[in-house]
Amino acid sequence: MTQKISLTRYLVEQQRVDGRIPPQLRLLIEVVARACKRVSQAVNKGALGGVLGTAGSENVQGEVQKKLDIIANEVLIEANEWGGHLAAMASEEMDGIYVVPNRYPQGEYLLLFDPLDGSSNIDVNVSIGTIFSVLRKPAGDAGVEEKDFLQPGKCQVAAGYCVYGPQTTLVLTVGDGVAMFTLDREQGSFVLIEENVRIPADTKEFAINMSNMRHWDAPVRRYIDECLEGQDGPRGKNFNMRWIASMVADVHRILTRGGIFMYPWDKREPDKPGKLRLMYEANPMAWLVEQAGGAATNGHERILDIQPGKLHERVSVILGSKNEVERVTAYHRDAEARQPAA
Ligand code: P6P
Repeated sequence: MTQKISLTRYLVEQQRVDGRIPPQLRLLIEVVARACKRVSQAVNKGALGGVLGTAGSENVQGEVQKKLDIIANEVLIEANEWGGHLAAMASEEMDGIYVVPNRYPQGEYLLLFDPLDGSSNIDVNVSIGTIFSVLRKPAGDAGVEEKDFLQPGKCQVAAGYCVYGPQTTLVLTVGDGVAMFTLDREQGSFVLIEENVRIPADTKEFAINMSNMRHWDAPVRRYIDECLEGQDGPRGKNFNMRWIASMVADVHRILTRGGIFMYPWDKREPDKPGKLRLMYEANPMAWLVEQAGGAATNGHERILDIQPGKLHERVSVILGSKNEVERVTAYHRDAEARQPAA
């Protein structure tokens, strides 16, 4: 029987190989994984745990908060604040940063998370997940402020998500490829199932919310129209479509079998670059996808190169199979080149 490799053993052995996972970062990842186990248990209870439905409040995004959004946020805060590995945390569900209280030791890492992504799917029993991103606190003994979080995605030292679906699976990168771990509920530990995830460069499957088609910019419209023309059109092949409306689930499918995911800018709110948040949705997912051989842009530049201006800023997201992302990005460049000089 093949030996089961736990998350802890994987992290310890990775540290021996190239020192990418110093003890404090290993502790951080294990604490986040334990918190995700607790969130998974709460999600799995559903109505039996009295955790469905809305909390009667809105988050900083102006979105109605689900009870589980708040529960997941509290679980992650409580699990991480005392360990001494963090200086502060930031969450989709909190307006400002959460500085580790003085009664606990301060660490060198900053943790950002979307505690429960896709929460509109909670009440209808569709996969949801937790997304997390880890940065280093800038050097210096001064305290920690929001501006310390405003680092481009290429500065991440760890990133991942936990998808709460038919399996509870943790997906992680520390910059040396992507590994997947499924929760063995009998043992209560995450077990390695794949340690070299690769996204095929080509695909026949796109993920986008088609109901927004009339609002898209020309390059996105051109790309999807060509996919819909199928084998008789310029692509010479038929495409399939998936849209789970849970980024974690859509990205997990792409990491597992390829595909392209798009939540582009659209003209409904022209001043908003996109719907998804840069710091704790797009950046961690972009790094995972790139580490698995895929690509991630906002239509114009690599997502990981974007210099954040605000903690909760949004971004247009095009990610997945490298050749498809490059095609959509090239269509944006073609459109820009045709624009009359300003
Ligand atoms: P729409 C979930 O609310 C989310 O932030 C992502 O997980 C998901 O990809 C997207 O929004 C779905 O948006 O407009 O299709 O409901």
